[in-house]
Amino acid sequence: MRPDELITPLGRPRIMGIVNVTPDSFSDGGRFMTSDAAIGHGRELMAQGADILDIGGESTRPGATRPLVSEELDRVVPVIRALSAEGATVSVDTMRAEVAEAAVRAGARVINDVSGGLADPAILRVAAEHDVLFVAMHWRAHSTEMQQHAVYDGPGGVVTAVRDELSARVDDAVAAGVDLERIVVDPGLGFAKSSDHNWELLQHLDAIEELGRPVLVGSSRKSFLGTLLGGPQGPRPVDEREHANVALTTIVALQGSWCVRVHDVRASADAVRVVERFGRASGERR
Ligand code: PMM
Repeated sequence: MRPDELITPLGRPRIMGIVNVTPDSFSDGGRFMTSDAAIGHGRELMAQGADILDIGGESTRPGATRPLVSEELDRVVPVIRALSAEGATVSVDTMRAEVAEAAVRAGARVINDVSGGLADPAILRVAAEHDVLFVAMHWRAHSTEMQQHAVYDGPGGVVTAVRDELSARVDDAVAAGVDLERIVVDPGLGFAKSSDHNWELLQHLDAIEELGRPVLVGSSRKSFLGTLLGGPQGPRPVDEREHANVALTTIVALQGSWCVRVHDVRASADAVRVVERFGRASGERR
């Protein structure tokens, strides 16, 4: 699917299904480590209604150490090649230009860079040279140190800071030659953010929409949901946060975001169908 088709309004958010080919992601690390397991999982997510599959070979959980470039390539390229060949719309979740380039050559139509081009600015040139979408997420530092950067004490707090920093990422991408019409923005829940910061951003997605670009939101299984649902024994375990995430998918869908990035595709796909039907019933169009 061409990038412009990928962002035409559908009346509901797209569902981006997560395929982490990593030993250490916080929720599914190690489950889909072999190419075959990851490809099988991708097929399953497509069957459940994923519009896009996001294939990642680097865990970004707080404190994670980075894989070698060669390891990241070995993890993602065969999976992207196989799933693209089967007709899936594939996104590569990477901060590295070299990985993005190989992924696009293997069939990826979306470059999802959680650093928005900050970690390896050469990735912007890769995005400019190919007919792909570029997802610029709000990010301040690599996982080992990102929580030290969760400080937003300027006027307007976290919402204004995230909007302005994302706007700078969009400007950098455009300056590097990326067509503005191919850029998507993402507030980056959990990346250099406290739980309160995440909730504030979710309450003010309209401020992110002000950037005039499609908005992607990734809340699935993140620790702020574990904190919300937890009790005296600690946060709710990762695999017991899904119902809360479906509630968030519903909220995000009602606000008109472009895409939600989720682990459990079926649950969020059902939620967006409800919102889509509800929107039609009330005569709204997005
Ligand atoms: N979150 C994670 C990884 N990649 N990409 C985007 N665009 N937005 C996100 O919120 C995001 C991301 C971390 O979650 P995971 O380890 O479950 O993939």
